[in-house]
Amino acid sequence: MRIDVVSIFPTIFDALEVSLLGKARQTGLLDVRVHDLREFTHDRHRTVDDTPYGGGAGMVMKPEPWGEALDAIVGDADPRPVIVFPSPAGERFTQSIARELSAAPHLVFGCGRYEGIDERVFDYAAEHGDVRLLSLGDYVLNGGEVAVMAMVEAIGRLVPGVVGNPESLVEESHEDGLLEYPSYTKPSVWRDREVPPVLLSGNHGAVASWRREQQLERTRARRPDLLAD
Ligand code: 6GU
Repeated sequence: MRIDVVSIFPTIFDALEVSLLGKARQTGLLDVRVHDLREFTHDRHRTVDDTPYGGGAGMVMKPEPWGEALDAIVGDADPRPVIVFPSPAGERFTQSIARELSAAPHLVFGCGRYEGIDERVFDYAAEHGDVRLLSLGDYVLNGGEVAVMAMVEAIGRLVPGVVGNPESLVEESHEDGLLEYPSYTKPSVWRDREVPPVLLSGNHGAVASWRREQQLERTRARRPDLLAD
């Protein structure tokens, strides 16, 4: 899978060089390319923002550097990439969207800062790819970078081969719409706290039904919204 990221803080994405995703880049499973939006400016100050038409607080990212970045990265690429703009005003990014995007051969992430990107950039991008505005949740970050880090990790680990043992992807929170069951390892007693005896019983059926109950109980307590769906 090819992933392009455009940002005015490209070094934030240095963290993608470590751990499982770093290994996947080394082995060629993931081809991640990070681009500095300022490389697509031409003035001495490498300006990427300006004041909003109509007034109001903050600055808006200018369309021209974004247009040049999209031309250079996407062009008339075939197949058309999915172009993601992280935004608190976007559709909610979920495990099912992560799974859908993990099947795309080419993803482009455009990280906005300030009060956002000139709206015409989204229209232009839609002529060259399938545009998605995605939000991590109902809170506001200063820019899209941290959100894109989260999305790239959630998507990248679903690309076949990135996670060594594919079974570890199956029994996870959100894969079946429920939260994950609790896990324990040795020792069986630690600081007077025992591991639930059923897990030591060797009875696989009893273990499976206990885990299911725990998933339901936790989901009811912590995320009743998931059960309503
Ligand atoms: Cl995707 N971007 C920003 N700036 N803030 C967010 C977000 C994204 N998701 C939640 N808050």
